Formats: sequence, structure tokens, C-alpha cells
Amino acid sequence: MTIIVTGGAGFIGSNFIYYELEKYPEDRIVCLDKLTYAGNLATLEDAMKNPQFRFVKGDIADKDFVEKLFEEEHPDIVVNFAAESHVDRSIEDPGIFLQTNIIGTQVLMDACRKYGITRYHQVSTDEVYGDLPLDRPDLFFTEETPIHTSSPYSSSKAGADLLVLAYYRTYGLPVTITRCSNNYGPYQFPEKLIPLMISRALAEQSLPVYGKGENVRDWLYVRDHCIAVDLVMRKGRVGEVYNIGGHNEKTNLEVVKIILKQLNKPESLITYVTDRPGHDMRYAIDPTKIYKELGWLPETKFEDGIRKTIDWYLSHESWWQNIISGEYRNYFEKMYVEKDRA
Ligand code: NAD
Ligand code: TDX
Repeated sequence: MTIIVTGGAGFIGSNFIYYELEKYPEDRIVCLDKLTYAGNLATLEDAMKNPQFRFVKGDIADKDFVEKLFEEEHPDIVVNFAAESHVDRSIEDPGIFLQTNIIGTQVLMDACRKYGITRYHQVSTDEVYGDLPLDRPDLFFTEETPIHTSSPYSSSKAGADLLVLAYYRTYGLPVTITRCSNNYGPYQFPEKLIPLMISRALAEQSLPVYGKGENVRDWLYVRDHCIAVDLVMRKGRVGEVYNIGGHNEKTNLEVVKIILKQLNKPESLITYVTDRPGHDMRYAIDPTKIYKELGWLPETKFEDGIRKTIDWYLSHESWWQNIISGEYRNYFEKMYVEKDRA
């Protein structure tokens, strides 16, 4: 079987590629990634050594390019991780979010219709449900919770989800969608809360906490997300949405303090900064459906996951230092372009 994984040079997509290559050595994985600022080919260095893996640099919103790839590869499954994923960037510049997250999804699904696939899987987010109030801990997002977005990012993801469901109903495209809570783990770009705080704390720089730090996120270790996507993509019911989350809610301040404690750094590094406009208060997933239908439960507890994550950032300092310095952007040039010229 051939699986196209889009956005595989990013955080979750790369973790997913490693999970698939290990679990299904007979499957061929083709990664399609534009290598935006968030894509890092160094992350896929080990995958490149596997003959079952191919990396292709390209844009999911480029119809001709995508069709050419489908003609070459005849994929059975397409799983779409590719997206502009950072809420703060979407507030600064929404346009690219609509282009990649919505038009890119449309282009991929049109290619799926044209060439035929057994499954198109859309990786979505709990942010499409908007947020929950802090004073109602009894409330959780289910798959029936209405779409009610806050940021250009979440609106673009919601737009894509609606399009995916429309392609199922209108054209009968065999689709599934997963909506996951906040992930953390290896290879996360250091603009997101946890890796940002780890890298800054290590350098003893101030840790910018938005507002009062009381916003709640439902943290899931990235490998648990990958296991869930794999299950839904292979065994989930067509046309269905599945929520993924681990009932692990923490305020941002709690998370930052745990990181400081583990790194043995002082809480005086915490700096309260201007809040994110439209900042969602609380996300909390009810994962009953994926548990009941597919038996999925998270395997990694937060205490273990955060320790593993901090250890990973400590032992892979060059990975994130290259990002902070911008050096990682030369990697593709070094690995491909210069070699091709030689
Ligand atoms: P990321 O920003 O780390 O990676 C995104 C990847 O997509 C990068 O490698 C980038 O180069 C690539 N990309 C961007 N635009 C592209 C385009 N036009 N064509 C091809 N490739 C393109 O993101 P992530 O955190 O790994 O998130 C992956 C997916 O999971 C996204 O769809 C996101 O919405 C969703 N999600 C993320 C989280 C989270 O906590 N990070 C939670 C729930 C859902
Ligand atoms: O410097 C910061 N200070 C801060 O207080 C940053 C970067 C974040 N925060 C807060 C904002 C959020 O309440 O921490 C929380 C987490 O922020 P992000 O890491 O930016 O994630 P979030 O906005 O919750 O969105 C993430 O989860 C859902 C991913 O980036 C999305 O792609 C995913 O869909």
C-alpha cells in the first residue's frame, strides 16, 4: 500500500511517518511537504535511509504538481497534516492560512476523486469547536458540538472540515476527519508553548505567558495522536469525525511551572505579556467515540510525556538551535540542490 503523508516535515506529520514506517514496514510512505518555515527536512533524516520512504517538496495547493504526484505514486491513502498551524501567525497574516488549509485541502481531494483512493484522512483540531468557559468543568467537546471558531487559523481548519464532509456527501469520497487537542513531544517547532518555554528557560530568557496564564489546554503526547490517526485512517467509518484527547487539562501557568521545575530554573523568569486577541479560554475533548468504536486510549501520562519531551529537547539541542538561528533552512539546499548540481 502507498500512503501520501502531507506536511510530514512538520511536528506531528514527522512523528506519524516514523510511527508508520516502524509499524507497517511493507507500506510505502510518500511525504509531500512545501518546507515552509515550519518544515524541517533534518527531522526526516532517518526516514530518508528507509527505501520505503520518499520525500517530495511541493505545495498541496498546486494542482498540477499534486496531480503529477498522484500519477507517479497511485496512492491508496492520503493523510493531510499539511497546514499553517500557528494561531498567532494567523492573526498577523490570515491569507496563507486560507490558501493552504482550505484550497490545499480542496486540491488534494480533487486529485483523490480524479485518481481514486481508498481513504482521504483530514487531520483537524479541537479549535474548530471554539472554547469552553473556565467555570464549567463539566462541559467537553463532542463530535456534535457546533463549529464555532475564534481565530483565522481555526476558521480555516473548520472551512476545510466542512469541505471534506461535503466531498463525502456530494461525491461519495471516502473521507474521515480527526479533531485533536494540543499535542506536545519531539520535533515541535519552538514557537509553540511547550518547546518555546523549554528553549527559553534553558537560555534563562523571560517566558512570555499571555494574559494571566489561566487558559486551559488538553495536552496529548504526539505519539498517542499518531496512533489514533492511524486507527481512524485504516479502520474508522467513512464520513465520520472522531475527537482525540486525553482528559489532561492544564492551565498554561501550570505547564510553564512544571517545565521550570524540571529544568531547575526560577519562576521569576515568567513574564506576563499582552494577551492573544480572541484567546480561547479552555479546550477539553470528550474522546468517548474513538474509544468505543476503535478502542483508542492515550498511552502516555502527562508526567511521563513531559519528562520525555524535555529530555528530547535537552539531547537534541542542535535541532532546535538550528531553527532559532535559521540554519535549518539551508538543509534542503545542502541535501538536494547542491548534490544535484555536483
Ligand atoms: P507544523 O506547523 O509543525 O507542520 C506543518 C507542515 O506542513 C510543515 O512541514 C510545513 O512545511 C507543511 N506545509 C505547510 N503548508 C504547506 C503546503 N501548502 N503544502 C505542503 N506542505 C505544507 O504543524 P503540526 O503542529 O505538525 O500540525 C499538523 C496538523 O495537525 C495540522 O493540520 C494542524 O492543524 C493539526 N493539529 C495540530 C495540533 C497541535 O497541537 N500541533 C493539534 C491538533 C491538530
Ligand atoms: O508564548 C506563548 N505564550 C502563551 O501564553 C505562546 C506561544 C502561547 N501561549 C499560550 C496560548 C495558548 O493558550 O499557550 C497556549 C498554547 O499556545 P500554542 O502553543 O500557540 O497552541 P494553541 O494556540 O493552543 O494551538 C495549538 O493546539 C491546537 C496548535 O498550535 C494548533 O495547531 C492546534 O490546532
